[in-house]
Amino acid sequence: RYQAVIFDLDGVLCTTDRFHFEAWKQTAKEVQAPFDETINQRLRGVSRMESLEIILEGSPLSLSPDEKRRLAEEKNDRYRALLSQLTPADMEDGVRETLRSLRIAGLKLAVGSSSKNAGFILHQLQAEGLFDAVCDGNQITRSKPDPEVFLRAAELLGIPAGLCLVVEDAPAGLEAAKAGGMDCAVIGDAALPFAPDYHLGKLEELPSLIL
Ligand code: B16
Ligand code: MG
Repeated sequence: RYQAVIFDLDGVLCTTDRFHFEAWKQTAKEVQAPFDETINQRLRGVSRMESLEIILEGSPLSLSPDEKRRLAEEKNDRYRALLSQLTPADMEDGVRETLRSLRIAGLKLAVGSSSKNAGFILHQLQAEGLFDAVCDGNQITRSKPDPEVFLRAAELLGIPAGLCLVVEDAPAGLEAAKAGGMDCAVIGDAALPFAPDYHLGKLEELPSLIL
């Protein structure tokens, strides 16, 4: 019944979330703020500057806008250095298989990511050709939980929002999908604000649920 599937990137198509974690860990140390998996969970899907603000909630320091920009840039430099190690092998065969079977079934596929590095990541994975459209952090003004990135992706595909399924790993992404009037499948075990339409252990489970 769906005509398109819109995939989150970090944490769904590849595990770049571990690189975000590593890169932010250093920032948290610099601003004397705690950082663990629970805090990291809140950063999933939200923009770089909003992520920094979440980390700064635990910091005793009060920073100027310039200092915040510098911290965000340094984090991004560390993150991109880690990303440059990515190869096509970092996109699991099961993920490529799943995309292929959905496409063969006639569904349009898009990426809907808050990341400004999405193009670089897809390039490193040699995965650009697997999608009909890519909407990322460079094309939006409000990041998840705002639905903008998913609505824009649906528009690029030319498919009404109500006929799109979003696949996410993050609470902010689930909220964004539902705010956009889309069904949502969530992968993994993040604590969610409400139940998604589908809950998956792995992406490979998706075709049998929706085809
Ligand atoms: P960047 P997604 C999101 O990507 C990440 O989950 C989130 O942790 C990150 O802060 C955000 O992209 C911005 O990333 O700093 O690369 O622009 O999950 O929406 O694909
Ligand atoms: Mg994600």
